[in-house]
Amino acid sequence: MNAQTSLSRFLSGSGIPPNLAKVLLTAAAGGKRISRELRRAGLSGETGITGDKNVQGEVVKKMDLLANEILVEAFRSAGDAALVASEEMEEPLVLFPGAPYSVLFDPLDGSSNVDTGGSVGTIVSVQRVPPDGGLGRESLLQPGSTQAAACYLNYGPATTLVLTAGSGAHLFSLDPDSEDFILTMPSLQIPKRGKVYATNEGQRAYHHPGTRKFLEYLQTPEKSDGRPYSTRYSGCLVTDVHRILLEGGIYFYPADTRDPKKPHGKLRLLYECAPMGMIVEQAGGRASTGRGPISEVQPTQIHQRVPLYVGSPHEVAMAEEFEAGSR
Ligand code: AFP
Repeated sequence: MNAQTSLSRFLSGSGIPPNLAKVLLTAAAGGKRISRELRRAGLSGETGITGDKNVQGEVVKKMDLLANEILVEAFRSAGDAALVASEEMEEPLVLFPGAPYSVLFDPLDGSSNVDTGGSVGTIVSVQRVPPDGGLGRESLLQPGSTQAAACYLNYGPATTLVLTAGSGAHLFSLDPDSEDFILTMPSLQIPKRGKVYATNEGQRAYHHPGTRKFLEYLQTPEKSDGRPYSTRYSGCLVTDVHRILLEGGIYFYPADTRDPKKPHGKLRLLYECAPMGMIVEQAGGRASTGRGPISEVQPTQIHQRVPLYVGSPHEVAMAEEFEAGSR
């Protein structure tokens, strides 16, 4: 593949089933529209909050809703998804019964960055419709290991798409002139270890002892193994994991004691952790709850939260040891 391989050309020559390729193209097209809307959000009045809270009690930004509408409409007009579910919708929406795939997404990850010019993202998980064809919410309660594909878009200085359909993770850059996604980094390989960690250290007082010890370890100077690590945290999972995918290190959002209603941290399993985990694993990295692979967690609810440790194999293994209390 050369630098001018477009997303559609890549997908048609990749051996990915055509229906699955179509779902990924629809997600990419939706992402392109979101990227356009983000560039003009300050002008079009799409900044700020709606005044509502979402199903999880979080403040909803105008761009959260717009991004959600864009993706739902993209899948509605493409006709290639049986069911869609999202962070912004309490219940999944049946679109095309009979289509082989369902799609779950976080339409605008890190949306609190929009009003201040920071990067944001979109995360998409593609699941196979179970063989019985059932389209209830239970049909979406599938472990990450069975995802058909996953992708994310990072809306930063450039718009970037990273996708996997189970044979490697590939990075595409949006060409602002042609409006095509162009393959710029095929078969990504995350460094085996890195020098950076991303976490919200302001929450340290609420961390469990293992998490605190892990953080202290990362911050303790030790020349022989490259410590202390540096902190890079943007408040957008996509942007932070994107850096770590390219440069190595670890992103973590642990379980904590802050909110007794959220003993498992903040991030959602089905449309944040599972797809980001699949992409990083396909690039040779790891994604863990701190106790075991994210991909093996059997979901019990659509909006379920889990702790997440994702990144280079070295740092994720280390985090698991600290969380287990063996270090
Ligand atoms: P929002 O989409 O509500 O801004 O949340 C973003 C996010 O889910 C994830 O992208 C960040 O890594 C994480 O939350 C940031 O949460 P904290 O503000 O608690 O650090």
